[in-house]
Amino acid sequence: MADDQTDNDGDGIGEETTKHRATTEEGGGIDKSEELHGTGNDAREHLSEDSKQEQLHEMREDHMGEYLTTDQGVRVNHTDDSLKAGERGPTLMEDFHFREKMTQFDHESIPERVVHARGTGAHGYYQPYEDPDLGEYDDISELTKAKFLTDPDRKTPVFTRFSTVVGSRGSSDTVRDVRGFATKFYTEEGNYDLVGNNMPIFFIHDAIKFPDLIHAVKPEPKSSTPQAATAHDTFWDFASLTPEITHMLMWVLSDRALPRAYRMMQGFGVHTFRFINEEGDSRFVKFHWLPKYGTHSLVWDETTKLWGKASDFNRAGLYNAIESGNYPEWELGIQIVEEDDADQFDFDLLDPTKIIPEEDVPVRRIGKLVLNETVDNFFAETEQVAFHPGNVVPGIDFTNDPLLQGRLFSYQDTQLNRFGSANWDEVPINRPLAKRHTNQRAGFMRQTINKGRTSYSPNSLEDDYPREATEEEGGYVHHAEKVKGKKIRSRSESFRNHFSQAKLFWNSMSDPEKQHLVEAAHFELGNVENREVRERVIYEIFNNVDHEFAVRAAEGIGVEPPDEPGTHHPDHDKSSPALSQENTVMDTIESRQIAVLVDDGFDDDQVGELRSTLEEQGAQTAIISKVLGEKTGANGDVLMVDESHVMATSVVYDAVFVPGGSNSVEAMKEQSEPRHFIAEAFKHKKPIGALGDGIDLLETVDLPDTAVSGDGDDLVVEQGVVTKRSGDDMDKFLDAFSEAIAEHRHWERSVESVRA
Ligand code: HDE
Repeated sequence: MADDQTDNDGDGIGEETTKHRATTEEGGGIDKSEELHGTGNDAREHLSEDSKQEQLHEMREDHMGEYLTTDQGVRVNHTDDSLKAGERGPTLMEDFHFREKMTQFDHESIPERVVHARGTGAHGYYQPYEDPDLGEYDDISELTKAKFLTDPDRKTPVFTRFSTVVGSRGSSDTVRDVRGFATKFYTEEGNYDLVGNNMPIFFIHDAIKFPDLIHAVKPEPKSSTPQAATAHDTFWDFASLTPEITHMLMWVLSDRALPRAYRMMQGFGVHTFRFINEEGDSRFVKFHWLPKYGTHSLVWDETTKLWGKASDFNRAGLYNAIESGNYPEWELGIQIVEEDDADQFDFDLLDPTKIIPEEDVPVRRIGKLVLNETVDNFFAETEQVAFHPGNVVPGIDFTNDPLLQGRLFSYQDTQLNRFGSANWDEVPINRPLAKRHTNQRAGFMRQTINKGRTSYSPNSLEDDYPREATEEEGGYVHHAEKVKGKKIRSRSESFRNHFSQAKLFWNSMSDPEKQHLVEAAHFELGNVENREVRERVIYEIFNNVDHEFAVRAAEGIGVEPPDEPGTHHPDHDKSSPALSQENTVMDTIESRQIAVLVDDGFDDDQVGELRSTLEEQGAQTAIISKVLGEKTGANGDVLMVDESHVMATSVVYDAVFVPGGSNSVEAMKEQSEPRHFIAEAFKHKKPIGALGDGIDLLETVDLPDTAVSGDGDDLVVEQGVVTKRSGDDMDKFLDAFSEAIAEHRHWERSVESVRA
């Protein structure tokens, strides 16, 4: 037996099989019947889209119609006063209800995640496409044996959590930051976690630098400021001394760091992973999530206003979209690289600061993720969900990316801090749907009651159950990659190119996107007090990306612009159109929020038709007026106001519409809020629509460079402002307005002089 357990060649594979066989044959009295132990996937239960909900259902509790009880189930008859010795006397020790209630309360917070503390999540499913566009592969099972990725008849239940990285649990949603995009697939073969971000690369090469990075970006240790922000000395000090960060800085300064909604953002697995097929062939794979609503961002001025006016903007947005039936959806994309082709790139596939440009290796869409169910209890589900990139199933394996390798340790470890127990995997949201039989059966808060006498392997007393599974039986076997090398603390030369892809990113941006990067640099570095740090960022980092960028950034922060490009400046003009958000617009207005500004006397027909048409296309409209209550149209239609002026703010809407109706428009001209609303929406480059007299309200707002049709009945569409004086042919107006909304922002607008 001892011999059987020795790992002779270091790969840990053959010996395990030998041990299993030896135990089986020599253990005596072993039952080999297939009823007792699964013989592979065929024997596994077939799970459905609803399986996770069914499992969770057993743990759900509904208090409707029930009595209040203690934790022990004793009915409580009075919960508003503690038990006292006399009405004005001291509270008694024997008040078990008080003690229990207070103890629960005292212990109801758990440590927040050290990063990604602020987030929100939802349930849904993943389903592979019937006929994925796989190029040279007809069938995805040629690439991976992971069943949940290959069988189009399977809908695998998932739970996805989105997050910001830096801020604490109560911080604002719309800060400049990377967003987490973590999905737990409850597959028949065990849980698979794809723990990604909304940017395809990372700040550092090696996990050992993660504590340094996070210490630099978190609030400074002496002042504990600023919260949820990179705009301070320690982050930029670290950045200026860490050139590998450069490419990621470009992403973080770009609009990608300000997503309009979680449902409108891409996701990426970041690292290069492996796909393993039935034959054991390995290929490299990068994962992408592609949102069906397009990839859209907020503008900086909006984000800062949202911090105060709607700090739960992204959290509420996900919740509302699902509750209103606009189920967020993403396609799963993969980029495949054959092992033999790994050297064809001018960067190392193991380097997590690099993308594989989509123009070089196309993204193939292999299935879709749909989020269609909000949680019942935020703490039990969203707060307690625990992801781990090391949760893989057969068909998916790791590479030696040093960032990924370190993560494989950190996530398991951090859950011990959050849960105070290794049994966090028993919490309902973390439980796999696949059957689970381990020999670990104790620890704080153990829930499962394991039967039997043995909890070790090998054993002969219980026929060696739970038994190891061979590869054919679905046992996970690590890819037997040949590894050779000296023990060394060092960085591979192939990781040294820090600037080339940062330049690719800059080159790929449209003019407005470039301008946003420059303005972001002005804000970020403007908040850095230390002049040397600011200079180092300009000279050592930005000037080695692009000279023009460095000069424009320097001009806004009181740093002498560099005369010529930096010595490491990459001299190429390559670009990747897929990186620009100008190219991520989708032709849909589904789930967009449209504000309708009215007062008594509004044009009922226009409002009615606009609402029904846009809502049919999946958008949502809200009636905004001076005060809450009812508003009556010119023809007597009565509408309930959704938001009054003190509640409403343009920054939570995607577009604004002003209907005709002279009384309504005249009343709004007297109020400052509607005009501010329009000016602000204009400044944020949002579509604006007006019909008939509604145009007069637009004309009282100083909208530069914009043709607001004063005369004539024709439809005028100018820089996303859609107007039509005459009320006939509404369809024409609605088509144009809808198109302008799908566009999301109208970057061609000049807004320098707009005050809002
Ligand atoms: Fe994480 N990360 N991370 N990270 N990460 C955590 O795990 C860590 C990295 C990501 O919604 C922590 O459970 C290290 C890259 C997401 O619950 C922790 C390194 C990517 C989430 C941790 C990284 C991510 C986390 C904190 C460098 C994108 C939120 C709480 C080697 C591919 C998951 C927790 C959720 C959370 C460690 C870098 C994504 C401490 C050491 C790269 C989406 O374990």
